Amino acid sequence: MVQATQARWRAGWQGGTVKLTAVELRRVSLPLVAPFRTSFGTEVEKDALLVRAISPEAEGWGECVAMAHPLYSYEHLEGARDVIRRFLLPRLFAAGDVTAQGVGHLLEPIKGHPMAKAAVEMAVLDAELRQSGTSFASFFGAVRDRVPSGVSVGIMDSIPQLLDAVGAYLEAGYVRIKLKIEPGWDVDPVRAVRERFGDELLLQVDANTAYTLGDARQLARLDPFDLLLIEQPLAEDDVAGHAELARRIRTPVCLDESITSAATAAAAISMQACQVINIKPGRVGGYLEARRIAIVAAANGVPVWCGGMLETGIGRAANAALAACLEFTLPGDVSGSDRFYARDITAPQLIQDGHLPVPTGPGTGVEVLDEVLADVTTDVETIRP
Ligand code: OSB
Ligand code: MG
Repeated sequence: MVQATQARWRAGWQGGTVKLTAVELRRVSLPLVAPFRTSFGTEVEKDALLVRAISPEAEGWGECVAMAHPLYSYEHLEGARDVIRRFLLPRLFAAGDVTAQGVGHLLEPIKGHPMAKAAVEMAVLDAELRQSGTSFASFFGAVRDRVPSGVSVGIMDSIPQLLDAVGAYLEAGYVRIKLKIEPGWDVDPVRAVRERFGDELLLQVDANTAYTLGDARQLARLDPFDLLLIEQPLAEDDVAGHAELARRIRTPVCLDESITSAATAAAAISMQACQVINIKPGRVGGYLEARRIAIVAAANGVPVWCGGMLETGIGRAANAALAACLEFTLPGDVSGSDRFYARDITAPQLIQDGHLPVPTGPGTGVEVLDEVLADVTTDVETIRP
């Protein structure tokens, strides 16, 4: 069964074509249960762009993970919407019938903008799979029906506050803790969490590019704490710097921001710039490219895990399916809906025994709740050929 689905992935999927009659671009804004602080800023609400692919046979949903401000990467929501509206959709409409596998090729002439492209491809993939009654998990060749759930814990005002937050997540069942770090909030919080929760805790850190190679000695002070990995300590374009840093510290280096495609993943691996890769479908241009990165990494013995961008229930469901693939050997940032949202736009997806169930229904396997959607929508436009 596993081998059969993986063979199907390799052979190429024949799920039928999607006749796009219209695409809806919808901006939504959801309040977060608590502010989420990283080295690049503090979020108090999640702004997302939803892409709804409409065809006579089925509707599909995509979620754009670009943030309102270009602080994580250069993309931002309004820019993504503009790119989708003016440059991406005209190419899909001009092609007539489309398939998810074909979207990447149709959009390739447009440089960059992977988050915009990913959202469009995801909407088409969801429509295509719903039309043929296939789940994301089955399409990906997933091998698990639930995935271990890790949680990303923001920078706090004090260490006691951090210990309370981590304690509550462990109480809720999360199997792995990731601490956001920045200069001035690194060794002390890591030590405090280790001392309080013990050596068995799966613990890792994420710097979101907040350091330079000049900080190598400070980062080496994390060595004694047996972290699973340190995520993206240096700038996005500093792959060579990560290779050098990896020689100077014991904690395995994991790249997030730097990995934007299977090609950049292969290059980073060959430069020994990363011992682990965080795969975010949105950042790399979509779930199909994410799948290819996992295969490239596995072929090179590099473990991968599925990252998150505070997705709503739409992206969360699809991420769970991706994380259920064989190559994803480390717990991902696939937390329950209630980690970020009191009210999600789909039925809540909650962790049970530290794991998130992988949806089995067609497409993402989750349905958007119309009433919630109406409440959180700030803008909607429909684009036709
Ligand atoms: O670097 O992984 C990151 C959130 C927004 C932008 C970047 C990152 C994150 C997270 C949260 O760490 C991951 C999640 O649980 O969705
Ligand atoms: Mg990260």
